[in-house]
Amino acid sequence: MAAESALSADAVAGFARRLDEAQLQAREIDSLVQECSGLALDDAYKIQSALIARRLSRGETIAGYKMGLTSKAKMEQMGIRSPIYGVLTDAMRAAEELSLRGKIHPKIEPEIAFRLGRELGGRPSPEEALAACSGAAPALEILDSRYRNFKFTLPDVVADNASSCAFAVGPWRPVPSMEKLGALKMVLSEGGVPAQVGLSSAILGHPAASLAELASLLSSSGVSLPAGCVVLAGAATSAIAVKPGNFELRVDGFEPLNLRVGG
Ligand code: 0L1
Ligand code: MG
Repeated sequence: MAAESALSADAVAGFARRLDEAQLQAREIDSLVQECSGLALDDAYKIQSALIARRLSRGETIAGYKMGLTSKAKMEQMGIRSPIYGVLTDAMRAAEELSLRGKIHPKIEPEIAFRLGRELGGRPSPEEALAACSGAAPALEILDSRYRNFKFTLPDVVADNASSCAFAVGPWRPVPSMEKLGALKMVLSEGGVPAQVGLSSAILGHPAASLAELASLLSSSGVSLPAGCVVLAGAATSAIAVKPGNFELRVDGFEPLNLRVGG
């Protein structure tokens, strides 16, 4: 299949069904690109939308968005200049406890979340994006690729809703200044022992830059971020495998976020 050729609506729906069923049955599948070598990014986002539409038809609602591949290392590894995004639904939100039942090969990573106080559209600067927020919080994202051995190409991972699986958000606080938000130490501990230590600047240079980039990416499709939506800006460190136990994320100036993971 040529890279420029658009997928038929049937093919989009078929790939979305395959990814959806893989998640529902906690089953790994082959890369879509293996079957459709020219899968274009636009078509991958169409598959992602069709996948989300299936979840919404089962009663889930959109809670927000996640930015993915926001670190320099991941962007170089995937050969991209701009990150990718996925959609968060209410069913993906974990409160204090998360069960690993139904997950394939989950990983966890430390992030910063924003809550929009008003609609954000167009192509804002990081400062303008931050000004639209009513809160910021530490967040944990649980990734779970539906692809065999967590191996995928860029269009694959976009179609798979950017490997999203679940998320937990810690206590909200007023948004720190641009300066403070860009240099926060973030420590993810497992069982009380630090497992990953990073800086908020690893999130696309600055978490607010990631939020602004999301608004720009969505505006290309005529979508804006609604008031109240939650945005996971991206990871400050690489992800680690999740096993049952207690995870804690400490971010300078924020109350800690605790998540108990059960088998
Ligand atoms: O949230 C992320 O940065 C991950 C995006 C997808 C790539 C992966 O699963 O590692
Ligand atoms: Mg992430």
